[in-house]
Amino acid sequence: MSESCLDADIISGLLNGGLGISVSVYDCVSSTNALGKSLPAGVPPTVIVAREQTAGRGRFDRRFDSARDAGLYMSICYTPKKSLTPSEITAAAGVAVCLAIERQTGESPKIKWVNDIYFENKKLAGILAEGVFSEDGSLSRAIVGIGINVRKRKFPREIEGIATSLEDAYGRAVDINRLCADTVNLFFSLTEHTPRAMSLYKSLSLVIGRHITVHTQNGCYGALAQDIDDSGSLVVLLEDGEIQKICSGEISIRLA
Ligand code: BT5
Repeated sequence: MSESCLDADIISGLLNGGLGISVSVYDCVSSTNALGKSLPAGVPPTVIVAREQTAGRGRFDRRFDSARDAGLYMSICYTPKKSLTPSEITAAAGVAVCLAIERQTGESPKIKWVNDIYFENKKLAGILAEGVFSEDGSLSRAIVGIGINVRKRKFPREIEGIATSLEDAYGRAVDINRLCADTVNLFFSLTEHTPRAMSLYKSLSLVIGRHITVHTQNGCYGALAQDIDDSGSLVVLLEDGEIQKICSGEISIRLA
């Protein structure tokens, strides 16, 4: 398969009819999520894609390396019709990314709770779901940022030991426009069927049954990840036998 370049018309043509989504492909932006947040109120659902980000971000304001033409950097910006929690949105996006990858490689990666997509022990992709809120506190727009390493490349030293790309992991070329459209189509379909999304999120988990280190602002502790409940919380067994539920957003974890 020859290498595909990002193309808004090709992506639009592959989106499910009826979604009414506009697609914009940029050459270089600071961050597609930042751009999504600055869209005026009332714009139709929009997918913002960039060939490069100069200030791609992850959770807790960490940097997401977004080298030119090396990955799919996109934000799905829309107003949810039904009320969804941040965990449900992140779960639907994670599952959508995994299934879109599986369509091209024949094999699904795994989800490291809460928002990272892994092939074996290396990170392929990350998700950063954010919200724009109205004055009354209601969610006026969800910004679902997705970054997937696609092409073979040399990663910066800080992440070379922990990052991988689809081409490195699966040893085959990937159609980036199809990857983008499949992810968007799957995301919207999964947000309509939250119980299915949550059950797939659990079945694709890399952490259930594994020993993990839970990092909080007050320090870290070891635990056994036992389950992910219907709301997306991670259920862990502590060394003293206590069962704890960890909500997404509070902590980060490391596989032991
Ligand atoms: C994430 O955060 O992984 C969420 C990344 C979301 C990126 C997308 S790209 C489009 C949209 N626009 C944005 O500005 N963001 C979104 P987190 O779980 O906090 O992981 C961040 C950590 O992943 C960093 O501290 C590094 O250790 C590692 N990392 C950075 N760049 C990476 C890369 N390209 N591949 C793999 N790991 C990376």
